[in-house]
Amino acid sequence: MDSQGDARRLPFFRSAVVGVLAVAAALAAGHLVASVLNPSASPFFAVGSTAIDLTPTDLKEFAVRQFGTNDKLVLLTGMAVVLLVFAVIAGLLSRRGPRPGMVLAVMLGGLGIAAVLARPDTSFVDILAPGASLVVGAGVFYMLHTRASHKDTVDTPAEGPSRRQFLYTSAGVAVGVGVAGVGGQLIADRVNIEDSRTAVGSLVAAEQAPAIPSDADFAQLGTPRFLTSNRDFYRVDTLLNVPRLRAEDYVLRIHGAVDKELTLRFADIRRMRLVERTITMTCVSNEVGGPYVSTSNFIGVPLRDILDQAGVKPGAEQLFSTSVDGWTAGTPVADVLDRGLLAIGMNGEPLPAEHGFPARMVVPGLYGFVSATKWVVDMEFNKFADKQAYWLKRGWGRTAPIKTQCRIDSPNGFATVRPGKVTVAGVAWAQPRGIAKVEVRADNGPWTPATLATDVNPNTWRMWQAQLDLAPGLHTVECRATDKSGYTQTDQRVAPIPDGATGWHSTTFTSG
Ligand SMILES: Nc1nc2c(c(=O)[nH]1)N[C@H]1C(S)=C(S)[C@@H](COP(=O)(O)O)O[C@H]1N2
Ligand SMILES: [Mo]
Repeated sequence: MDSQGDARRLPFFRSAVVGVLAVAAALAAGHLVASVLNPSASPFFAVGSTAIDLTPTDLKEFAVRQFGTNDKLVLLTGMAVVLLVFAVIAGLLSRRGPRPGMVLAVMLGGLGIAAVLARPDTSFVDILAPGASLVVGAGVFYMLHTRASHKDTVDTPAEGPSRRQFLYTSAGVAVGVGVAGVGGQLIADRVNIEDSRTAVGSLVAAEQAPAIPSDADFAQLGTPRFLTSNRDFYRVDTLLNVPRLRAEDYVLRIHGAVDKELTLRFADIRRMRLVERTITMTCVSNEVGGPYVSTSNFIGVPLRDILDQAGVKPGAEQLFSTSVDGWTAGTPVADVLDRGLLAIGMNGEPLPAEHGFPARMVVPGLYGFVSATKWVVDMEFNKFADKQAYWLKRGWGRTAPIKTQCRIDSPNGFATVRPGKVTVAGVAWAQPRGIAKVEVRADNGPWTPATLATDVNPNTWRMWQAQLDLAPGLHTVECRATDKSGYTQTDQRVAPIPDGATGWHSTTFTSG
């Protein structure tokens, strides 16, 4: 039945297994070597991180909108699927001989090396990790291919020794992949951030924030609680794996247009006079009505206290800050000196790893992308023309003060509520101006002022609620906020890019 040519070809399934196991071995080897050198050099993550940096801004926006905080999981899963398909294709292309698969394995290894070299938080020796991937990937491919190619003849039928040998070798490779992968993870975890956080212990500021009044939110009516728990605080960053930066290894360098360069270790910062400030942070990517806004009691040192020691020169316009992973932000010096905080804690605890442990910047009143550098290790003072920050290079704004906004949290869109008096509740923010008024209206009717919750401070959000008398049927309710400068938010809808969305939030629901 088989022609001569087919007889020399590897069976379909076997060739696919060869490809998949070789790629798995390559990834595991790279992961293991990276775990010793630098976890960021793990080829899978390096390729993913580089992909994020190279992704067009529109697509990134789309991903954040569609998948929210799951955007990273979606990317990694997508990459895994692409790799799997790639591995199967490499195997199938190599049914007549190992060369096509070897070429593809080397190309994949080359991609890993390029990605690791492109990372800002890797050094040259780190290419040993993707290098190991390349060698192991090509080597395993060749070995398995050779094993798989031992022909089953009439003397050695399909269930015969050659098939068994291939099975054993494949199983051996699979076990090796598991051991290297898990081992690599264990080694990488030796740099344990939770231990470091525990060692820092709970943080009590010399100057504590005033207690939050119990009537500062309308949580019973559906608004968020005034203080967001550390676990629920929104998270936005470009990272796949959170940096493993321990407090004991932390160094912050302050330089550029200053009279005196400073180098601060975590212990130096902790010894300074700590203050606690209740601040609402907002992400520029937040759509009208979106979830990327949260409030915390941040603990840290006013940046002014630190910068007075360095002496910022009068010509400095921009604080250009860099995180340990190479992400950058450019913040106007005036805002930094006025209200900037070098934060080390949230709600009494050290910063959670994903929110910037050991130290980050927080400047109330500015969107996070121009002010809130997490894992900040470098602060350079210069002019805006000198250096462009990460998102500025990708089409977002240079200055990004937070826009006056409000959001309806209850009723939920498409909910059904009891007719008659309907309670509408939500949150408004306009840091650092503060909220003076929120109004709501149903079905383009007259605006009704909402009842505002107790004001905490102008750098935080403010909850509101209102009662509307609604006949049975479908209703659309809108809200608009007025800040303490007297500005009422525009109904003009604009997209988040380049410097924040505008427009009134609305929600449609049924009463009856
Ligand atoms: N190192 C680093 N810091 C960063 C970012 C980032 O991608 N990398 N994202 C910024 C953005 S866009 C926002 S909105 C805030 C979010 O901070 P959070 O994740 O603690 O809420 O962090 C800022 N700091
Ligand atoms: Mo953001």
